[in-house]
Amino acid sequence: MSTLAVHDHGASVHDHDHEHHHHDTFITKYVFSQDHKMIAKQFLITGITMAVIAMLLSILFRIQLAYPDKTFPLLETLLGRFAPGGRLDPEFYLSLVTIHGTIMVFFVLTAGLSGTFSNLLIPLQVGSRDMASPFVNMLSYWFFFLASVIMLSSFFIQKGPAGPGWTIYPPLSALPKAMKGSELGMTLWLISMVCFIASSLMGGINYVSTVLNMRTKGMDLWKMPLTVWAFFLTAILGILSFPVLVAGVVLLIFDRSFGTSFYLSDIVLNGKLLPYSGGSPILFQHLFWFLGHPEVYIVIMPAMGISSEVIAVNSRKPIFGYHAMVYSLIGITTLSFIVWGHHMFVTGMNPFLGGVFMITTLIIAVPSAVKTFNWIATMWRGNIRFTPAMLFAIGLVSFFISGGLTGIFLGNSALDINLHDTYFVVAHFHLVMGSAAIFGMLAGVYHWFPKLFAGRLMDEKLGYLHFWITFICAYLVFFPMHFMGLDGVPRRYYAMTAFPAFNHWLSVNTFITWAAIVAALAQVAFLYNFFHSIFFGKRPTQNPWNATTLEWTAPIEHIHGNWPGEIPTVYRWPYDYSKPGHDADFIPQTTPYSETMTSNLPHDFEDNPAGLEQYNTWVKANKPGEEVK
Ligand code: HEM
Ligand SMILES: [Cu+2]
Repeated sequence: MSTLAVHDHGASVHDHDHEHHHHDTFITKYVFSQDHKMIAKQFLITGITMAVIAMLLSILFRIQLAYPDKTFPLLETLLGRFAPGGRLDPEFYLSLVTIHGTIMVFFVLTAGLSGTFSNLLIPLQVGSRDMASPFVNMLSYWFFFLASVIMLSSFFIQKGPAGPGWTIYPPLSALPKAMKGSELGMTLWLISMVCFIASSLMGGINYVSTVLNMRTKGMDLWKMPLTVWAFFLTAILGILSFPVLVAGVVLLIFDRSFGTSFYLSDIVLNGKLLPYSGGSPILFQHLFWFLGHPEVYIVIMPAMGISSEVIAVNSRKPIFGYHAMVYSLIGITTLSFIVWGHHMFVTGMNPFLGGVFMITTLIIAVPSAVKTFNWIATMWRGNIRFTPAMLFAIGLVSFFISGGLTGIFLGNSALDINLHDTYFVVAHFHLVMGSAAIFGMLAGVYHWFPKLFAGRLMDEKLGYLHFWITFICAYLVFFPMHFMGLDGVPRRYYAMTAFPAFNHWLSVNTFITWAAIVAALAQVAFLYNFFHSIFFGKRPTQNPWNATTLEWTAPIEHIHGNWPGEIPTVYRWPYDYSKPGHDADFIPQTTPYSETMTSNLPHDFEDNPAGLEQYNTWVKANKPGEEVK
């Protein structure tokens, strides 16, 4: 049998004879692997590598903001023509900001997060042997890898990488002559993103079809963990919005290379009128933000799913408002598509239209608040275990609250006219998206490390060190930026010293830079812990956190097909923690109700009349008078 075949599992016993025909070479096992668990690791390690690179880039531009008048000969040694005389070249500064944002948003928080956890957890938590198409899953990783290589390669070309910002607005992105970062680097950015989007779509289609078609017996939609719900809805969001960016990007390639004017009109360069007419840069903004806004939820929703799971497990309590959590995710998914205009309040849109976008934007605060409330209610009076994963999950809740509140300011079109393109926006999205999503991802890494790396645990003490320094520094870095923004300090400026009005922010900028450097150093503790634990971590039991979900029923050592013999059957929802009347404080999803008679409740059998009858018979015999009709 070919390793490319999609195995037919059904409910029957998996045929294991064929395993003897697999000849796993190094290449098929570690490089071109089609096993979802290995692909998850590939996404994670590539994602971590990209995160380290993007973090180093940010340290470089923060040094510029902290010491705009100083020169550092070391910079010239390291960066050559990008830092002549030991000072960053101003156009290179813009490239740094652009590539930092692009890598963080797309390569780390989209591919690194969904690619890792959707791949690892969807098959293991819904009970399937692999993704619907393991081959397409493999392609998804390799397109992501290719996109990463192309994006990074732009540092090694003459003019350097793209510079118009992660949102690549025209005309800077459309007019190769506009600046250094508009030339070949910009073209590479566009090609890289086309590969990236191909990768996302292949991943997303697999996640959706696996969730819809390959759940094990008993795993109906309302028995799925919130992680799977979040990954599923995220994939739908991506499938419906990324193609719009492809359209936008392809038109941009036409404008750049084939003389069309989709986005350009009346451009004067060096006193000469260029022959573009009829296009509009605003069209690009519409196409970009039709993806761009859903994108911010593509980034945060998987992190939310991870946190819901980690918070329930470590509070030893059922998740509060499971259905409300799912409906909030569905609400966010739907609303995401009708709010993109809030990024464009200052493009001269009709104030009435601005009002429409304002209302839909503010409505998103409702499902967001429901989720926040439910996390807190889940922890309330819980028997909380403060594992590193739990701390990072609580960190997500904290950042989501403090960053989400400023969204309500920005959502008001009248206020946004003042705040747009200032550091207030930078503060908003780094808290609510940057910090929150990274913390969700880290929570996932600490929690599921034993599932990723066959039964190893990460070190807790280093985990605490990592958490506290990162958590405190994130606030030290991003909180002051609100005040700078309120004072009108613009984003993406190379040296505020050109504006005497902003001189008094220099010391704050220096402070922020040092906080960012300390935060970066704390990641060394994480990296050491991560790679050291892969080989030397403690060996836990099969279900180290006493969790209820299916992934912990799979054997510690990874096997192809996840479970030897039959896939477990599911009987109950994933949050039976601390159920009154039961001796252990958790009941796995695989435990039938017939084995937990003393703790069953009437509502356990809502859609199950046969079960209810059994329950009543038991109650009649053991607790007469308490039957439920
Ligand atoms: C209560 C919910 C939220 C509201 C009302 C809101 C509102 C806004 C508004 C109006 C802007 C545009 C500001 C401007 O550019 O002038 C904005 C920017 C942004 N928001 Fe939010 N937001 C909310 C939650 C979120 C969440 C949950 C995320 C991410 C997970 C997020 C990520 C971003 C990003 C990345 C930008 C800036 C993009 C850029 O210009 O580079 N927001 N938000
Ligand atoms: Cu938005």
